Amino acid sequence: MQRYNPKDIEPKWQAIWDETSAYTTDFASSKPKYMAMSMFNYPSGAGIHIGHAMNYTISDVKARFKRQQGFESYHPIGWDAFGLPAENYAIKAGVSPQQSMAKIIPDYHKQYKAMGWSNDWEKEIATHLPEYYKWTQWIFMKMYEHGLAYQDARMQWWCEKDNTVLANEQIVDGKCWRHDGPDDPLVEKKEVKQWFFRITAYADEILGATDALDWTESVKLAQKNWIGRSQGAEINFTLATDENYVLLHGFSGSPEECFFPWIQSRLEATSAKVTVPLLPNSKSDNANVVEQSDFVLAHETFDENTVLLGHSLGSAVALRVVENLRTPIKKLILAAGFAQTGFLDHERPFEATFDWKFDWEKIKANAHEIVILRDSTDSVVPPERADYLAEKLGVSVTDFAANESHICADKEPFVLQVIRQSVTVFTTRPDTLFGATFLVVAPEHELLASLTTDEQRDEVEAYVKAAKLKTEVERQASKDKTGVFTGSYATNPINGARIPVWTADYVLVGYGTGAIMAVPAHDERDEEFARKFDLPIIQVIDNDRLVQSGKFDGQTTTAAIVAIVRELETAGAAIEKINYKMRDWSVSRQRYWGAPIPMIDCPGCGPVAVPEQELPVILPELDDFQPSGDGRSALARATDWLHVECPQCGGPAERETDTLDTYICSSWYMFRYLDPHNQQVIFDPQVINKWMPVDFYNGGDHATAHLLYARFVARFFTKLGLSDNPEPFRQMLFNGKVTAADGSAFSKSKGNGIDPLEIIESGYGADALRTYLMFTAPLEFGAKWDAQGVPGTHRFLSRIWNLVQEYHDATPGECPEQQRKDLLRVTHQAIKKITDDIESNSYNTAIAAAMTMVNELYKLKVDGLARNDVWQEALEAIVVCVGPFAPHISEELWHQIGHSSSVHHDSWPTYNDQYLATDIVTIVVQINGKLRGEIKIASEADEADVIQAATDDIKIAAHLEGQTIRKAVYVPNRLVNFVV
Ligand code: ANZ
Ligand code: ZN
Repeated sequence: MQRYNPKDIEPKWQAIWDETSAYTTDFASSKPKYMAMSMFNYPSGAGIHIGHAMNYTISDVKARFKRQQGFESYHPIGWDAFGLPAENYAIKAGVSPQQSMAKIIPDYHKQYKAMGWSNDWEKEIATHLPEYYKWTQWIFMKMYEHGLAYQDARMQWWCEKDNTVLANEQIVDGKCWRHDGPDDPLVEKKEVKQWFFRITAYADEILGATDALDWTESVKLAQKNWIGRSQGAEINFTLATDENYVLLHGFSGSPEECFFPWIQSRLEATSAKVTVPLLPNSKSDNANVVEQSDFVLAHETFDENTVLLGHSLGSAVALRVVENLRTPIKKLILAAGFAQTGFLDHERPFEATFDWKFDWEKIKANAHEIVILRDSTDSVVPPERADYLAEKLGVSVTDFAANESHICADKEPFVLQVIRQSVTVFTTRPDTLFGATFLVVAPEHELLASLTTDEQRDEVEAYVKAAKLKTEVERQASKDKTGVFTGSYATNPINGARIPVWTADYVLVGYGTGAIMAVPAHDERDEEFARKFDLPIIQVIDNDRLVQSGKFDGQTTTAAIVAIVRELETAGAAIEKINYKMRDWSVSRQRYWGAPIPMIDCPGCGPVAVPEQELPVILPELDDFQPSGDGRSALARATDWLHVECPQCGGPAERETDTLDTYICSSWYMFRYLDPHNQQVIFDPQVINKWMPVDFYNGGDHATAHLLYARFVARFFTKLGLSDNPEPFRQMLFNGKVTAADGSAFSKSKGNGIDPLEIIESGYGADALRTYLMFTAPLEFGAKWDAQGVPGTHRFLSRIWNLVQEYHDATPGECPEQQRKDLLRVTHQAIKKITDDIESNSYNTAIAAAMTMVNELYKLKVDGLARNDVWQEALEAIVVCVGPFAPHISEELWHQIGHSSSVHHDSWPTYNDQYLATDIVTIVVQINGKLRGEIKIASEADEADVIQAATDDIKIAAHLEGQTIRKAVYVPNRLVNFVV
């Protein structure tokens, strides 16, 4: 008898599969489609390890199973070749990443084939090849065209010595990891320009579609948490000051026509002193300006606490008033231009419209702060007016319509904020407003400097400096709260309470408004802070209802959230707001090994996209691909490549030297898998609409960001009309990892790594390894490596092998009736269980069912093994059913038992219900020893099932009616007696 020797059969079938293109998918096939894949492989030079073996076998089993079931099954293959690990490996190996990839990838081919994975090699892709990254760049270009890619300066850790940006983990004790000597500088944050994808624009859509996905629950939850939608409100707390306000309206109409009445009433509501001293006068000439300003100077007192607002022509009056003051005022605000007047002569310079020239220096000296507001939605006033004023007064223009958050329903709340400084907080709990006993602004908050009083300035500044050195995680995690009082107070808009404003680093600048109202009675972090700094704690919620909250007392929290926001909204002090934790996706990297961002920076035109017909922007091969040291990638040194003509103006310009984050490469690869060699377009929408979404996807790493990015890009494709389906992955399984026997991670440095190839070559073979990996634990759980595992599955496969050999050598003969019945039952039960279990990703129980079947076959063999149709059916079934796990032995035995076509196509058996039923027994049912009836039930039914069936029986139930069963005695397969 031939022995099972994987070393013979595995390479043999791998070669045959290659020659016959056994796993080449025909996208045009009329069979139903199935696409199963695992997360992208990052070729690093180290080759596959046991973790890869686990991951890739999971999707291979699914792909094989479906192929055997008659699907046109596609198991794609490709390489996520760009990125830091590959770059670092190349640096270490002393070759360019291009050269190292050319060597690494073919090595991987050998390993993949040795594992017996059924990849379609004709459709292989690699992200670092221009034919692929051309389309990665194309996606960037399309995002840019659609306003979904933008450049922004963000704070990044910066090392002064190396002139380079640092990641959080590259900072050790506040210093760059490369030099941590006593004289080395502390790292600082520096503004670095980066490219972003506006993924937040799709946040709500992606979130809304998450629940319906057939994905591992924990992965769905992680998606939701990452998006982090919070519904709440922004609430304005005005600063408590002794300001008095003088408002000068325009002349073209009455004061009622501008925003003054609204502002006036809001200011007065905070019991501030407000005057609107101008006389109605519709003349808008120079004489009138003089007359009005003289009137104001005569009737008003101006001092350190005065805030003077001029609107429209009132701005001209305000300028002349300030010019003529003897002592400076606190603030001068010039709102809007000089509209609807004789000054509206756009051709003439501003000052020519007046008979005199302003003394700008005097005006500057007479106002501690000057604000120029421009309403860019105003079509009447030329925007240059504001620019002119700004230049003369040495300030910049505050554009309130250019900033999205200021257009809102109306601009009045914003103007109010400028007039009367206020701090806006984001809260999800407006119902706790009466319990807000202090405000906290982030140390980076833009208002902090102006909020800080002179007495507190040193302390605040020192605190801000220290906060800069902590990471966000450290700031949030610390139980020991730190902070400093700013010296300012704010007014709680709901009850007028005067509360202190603090700065503390547990409030982050990047979330909400960077400021919070602290409610120590109901928020843990605020409570820790209040206890430490001895700030008041007022309970305002009891049993989900409001207390100590004025007229809102007794309302439920849900009702109060609505009621309080509504009340504040009419006063312009609040607005409903939804915030997302998710930030826009930073897509640029200051590294060499990535797809160049297809942008050109022109000194005249600003950023200009590379024209589509010039894609791809080829990544030039460089000798030295280390970062350039000025914060830019090595590409900054590739001067021939760098200098280009601006596509817009033809002038000299430079290419963008940032490359694209590899997460972009992997956000769309599943689409390219379906049209891998298309030179004309990114992919053919027809193929996509037939084949997407991916039916099965699995992985055990970085699932959250990658899956969100993939869902974002897939949605974007639907907006471009390239695809119908916004969700790229129909089913996603987050599988556990293989760890060492003691539960620790396998690692090279510890030397405890397991090389799958070594196991295969040691004689156990890929089939035994694959079967072991799929058998050792449920896929969702991690598996601990067991040295006895692979020998165990090898023995199991040998038993199948030997049985088939015996069968082969047996002589033809009849099958006795009982053996026939038993064989059919065992076979069909196994087919049913294995089919259902693979379908529902319960691979380990599928393999257990195959093992049970083999044991049963060995038992039945004791009564004789002859060549006949029943044994043939049983052996074919086991050979086919282990095919997804152990494809080589399956193929070999399939041929041995008489087939000439591959087991891996269209071979899966269906089960027949009629064979599933087992023997039925009749059980006598007694009540208190008296025969009352009988039931029929399967012989393997357990006691609980039998008793249930007996009590459910109509006749018995009638006898039991109104009685309490005190005891049930069961004699297996014969009788039940109820004692009542
Ligand atoms: C008052 C309050 C009372 C709050 C209460 C919570 C509980 P999520 O759900 O995560 O969005 N917050 C707002 N901006 C913050 C920032 N930049 N840094 C740190 N914390 C910030 O959390 C929203 C809540 O987190 C907000 O609601 C705010 O505290 C705080 F009983 O306001 B809350
Ligand atoms: Zn240009």
